[in-house]
Amino acid sequence: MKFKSKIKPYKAAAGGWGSLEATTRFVFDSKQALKNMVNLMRMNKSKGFDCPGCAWGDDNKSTFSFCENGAKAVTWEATRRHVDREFFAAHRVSRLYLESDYFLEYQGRVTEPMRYNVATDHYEPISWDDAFALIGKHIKGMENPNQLELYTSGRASNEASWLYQLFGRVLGTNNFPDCSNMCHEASGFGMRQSLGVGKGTIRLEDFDQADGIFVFGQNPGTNHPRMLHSLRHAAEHGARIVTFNTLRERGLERFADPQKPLEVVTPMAGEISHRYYQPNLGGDMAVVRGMVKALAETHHARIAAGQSGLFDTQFIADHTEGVERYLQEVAATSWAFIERQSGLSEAQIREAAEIYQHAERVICTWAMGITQHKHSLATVREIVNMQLLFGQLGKPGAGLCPVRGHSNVQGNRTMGIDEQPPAAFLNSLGAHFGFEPPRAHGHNTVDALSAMLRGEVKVLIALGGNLAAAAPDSRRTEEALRNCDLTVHISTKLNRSHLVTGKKDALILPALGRTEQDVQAGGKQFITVEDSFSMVHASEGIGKPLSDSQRSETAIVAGIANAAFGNTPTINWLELAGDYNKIRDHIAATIPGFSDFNRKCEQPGGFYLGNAAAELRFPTASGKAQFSHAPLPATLFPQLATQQDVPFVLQTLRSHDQYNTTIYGLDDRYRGVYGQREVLFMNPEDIAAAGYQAGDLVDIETIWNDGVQRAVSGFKLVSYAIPRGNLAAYYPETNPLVPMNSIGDGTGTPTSKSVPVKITRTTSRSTQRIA
Ligand SMILES: Nc1nc2c(c(=O)[nH]1)N[C@H]1C(S)=C(S)[C@@H](COP(=O)(O)OP(=O)(O)OC[C@H]3O[C@@H](n4cnc5c(=O)[nH]c(N)nc54)[C@H](O)[C@@H]3O)O[C@H]1N2
Ligand SMILES: Nc1nc2c(c(=O)[nH]1)N[C@H]1C(S)=C(S)[C@@H](COP(=O)(O)OP(=O)(O)OC[C@H]3O[C@@H](n4cnc5c(=O)[nH]c(N)nc54)[C@H](O)[C@@H]3O)O[C@H]1N2
Ligand SMILES: [Mo]
Repeated sequence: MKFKSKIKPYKAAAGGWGSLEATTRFVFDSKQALKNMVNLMRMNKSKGFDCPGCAWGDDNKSTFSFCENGAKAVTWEATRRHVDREFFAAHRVSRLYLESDYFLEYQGRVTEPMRYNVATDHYEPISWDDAFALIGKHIKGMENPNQLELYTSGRASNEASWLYQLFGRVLGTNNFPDCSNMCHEASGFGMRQSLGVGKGTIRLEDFDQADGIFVFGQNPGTNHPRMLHSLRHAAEHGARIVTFNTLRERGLERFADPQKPLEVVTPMAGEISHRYYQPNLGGDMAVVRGMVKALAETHHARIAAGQSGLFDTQFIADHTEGVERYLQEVAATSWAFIERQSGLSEAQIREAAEIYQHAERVICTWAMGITQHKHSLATVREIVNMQLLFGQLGKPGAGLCPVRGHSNVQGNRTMGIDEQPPAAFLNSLGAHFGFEPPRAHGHNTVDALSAMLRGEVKVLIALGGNLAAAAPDSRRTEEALRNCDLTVHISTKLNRSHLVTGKKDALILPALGRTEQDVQAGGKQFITVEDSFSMVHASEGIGKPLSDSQRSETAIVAGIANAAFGNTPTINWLELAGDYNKIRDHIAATIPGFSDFNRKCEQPGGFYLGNAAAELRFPTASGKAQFSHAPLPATLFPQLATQQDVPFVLQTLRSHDQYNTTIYGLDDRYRGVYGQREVLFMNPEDIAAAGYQAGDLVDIETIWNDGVQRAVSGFKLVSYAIPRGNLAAYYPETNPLVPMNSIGDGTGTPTSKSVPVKITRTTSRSTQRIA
């Protein structure tokens, strides 16, 4: 694999030829072009499989409802390339460990169960029965059930994840760390505190009716490309789209719809953002605070002049509590501080506020730019506050839209993948199956890794994902994994986590992907998933599996549970895995909103779970929505001594050719980066002020309070439209820089979007020191 590296700004609109060309290149490069095209065309239809790309919803309108990155996700899974026993016999694990994440996944699908042999440093084939027996032996050898960690990545189906949580709870643990702990936790927790409901309140159709859409900290052109259609469509209908993003992101500026051929061949691409503001990293709470401050001033001035105010006082009186306290806090926040923290001027913030004021129906959307900071929960609640003041909830075209990441991450939580499960759920689970589920909260991802570091964990099982590469503080994370007796990865592709093996044993269990046929004792099966809009729908794979020895995630979970403790009086694991309808009947009996589940699965397009807050019912203690009243954080890094100088704040983010830790290619087209990933985006004035030139190589070192050195070396400076003092670089290459103990208040989420760093010129000596 040879790549030509270059930096060349992208001039065209997002979407359009660029993406069609990239999509077809991925499709036809692969050895199964025809099969791939058929796969693509069935994505997101009532028959066929749900796109594993992201959690955006389906409008069921377009004939070609796929996007470039969905196409990549599908072709990546459907490859004929594979790693088999010969591959592992030829490569030592410690040798593979030196390869890049791109190289590892590029080797293709795992086709049979493999067990690590510590003596030879090779993975060797193991039968499914022996693999299950080995897991059973380790689990039976634990002194207590909390020595087990059950990680989940958000691609697992509802059926597999429900069975997985049942397994953990029957065993007696709530240790369910998951990718969500590193992702949208602040959204769920923040909205639950404010509204009693932790999910987005809008439906996809609402985009058609919105007059104002405020997009915070999100890069849909790469990460949710189908969202661009909704934004574009809304803009065409006159909606004003206001973007807050630290970086200039192409997809939020202009977009050519690949499904409208005219736009692709002519320069008719549409504008997306009416206004584009670039706040500092972590500056959004201050932005919203400032908008509310401006709006409150207008509100009070109008009332003083005998006119009607701006706020929806009826809505506030009927449905909320705490408005006075919040508005006092707003009044007490100075413009000077708002400007300093946000990085925007008062005039800019007032301009945004005015657009908000004149929109009858407003949607606020957000993703990782909001949720991966220390004060993320407070920021989410600040956005909710603004919407509550204006009654922007419970009416068409208005509401809150956290845009989820993994395609079924929302469904996983609904199914009980939750280290802090609600009591009502445990009650119903216990009553249905006649057992007493554990009540103590379990571990989230960072808690789990910390427990591993302390030597308190014997067994890690990972239902998908790539924990070693996705988690922060790579060195410590790897040490944590190596501290377990046994690590088990249920995976589709080879990845870094497989190479960071448990002390005594490590297993790779090859799973079927969502695009593949799943045949069990009870015949051909389908699974279900839930999107960001609380739509649950069936998904049925169509591709023929690459190997007979790959198993469905559900079957693997059942096999593990069966080996760990066999059937209970009310649960026959293997029978459940033989017919997913039986699992769905249990889901119907234990999870609210799923009654009659199997029948509802027949509805084309799926069914809506409903959302109490969208109907203005707020399941909080008082039954009313709660205004929060947190002050703006005095500093983004209270952990650091005040005199400590933080020259730059770094965010870690995704390139265009990647899916989390899966690297499809080395280009980031919309940002003009080709053939490389070790780059650091920096403001040109900062580059000059520090005496560098674009293209120079630098080391990046974290400034933290625990005496641990965290650094990466040899990153190429790229001059980019980003406010001074802010930097950006790709994840997972920069995960070694994110301190494990730097987490969000009340969320436990690693602060991947605000890492205090300094940079120095790379010398050959520093490369050696760090490598
Ligand atoms: N193709 C593809 N699709 C994906 C994924 C993928 O890796 N590849 N990952 C999936 C997953 S799990 C998730 S969670 C989502 C992630 O979707 P995003 O949240 O869009 O992902 P990031 O790349 O982390 O981008 C963060 C964006 O927020 C901006 N930003 C960062 N910090 C701040 C801030 O403090 N304030 C503001 N206003 N802006 C900020 C960054 O400049 C960037 O544009 O995408 C999902 N979809
Ligand atoms: N520094 C930094 N760190 C971050 C982030 C960041 O922005 N910055 N983002 C965080 C976020 S938002 C998230 S969601 C996490 C993601 O964390 P994870 O979900 O753990 O990571 P992924 O890279 O999505 O996992 C990819 C692996 O999943 C396996 N896989 C793929 N499809 C399937 C399937 O259908 N079944 C099974 N069983 N396995 C499958 C493949 O083997 C593949 O190697 O990373 C987090 N880490
Ligand atoms: Mo995510």
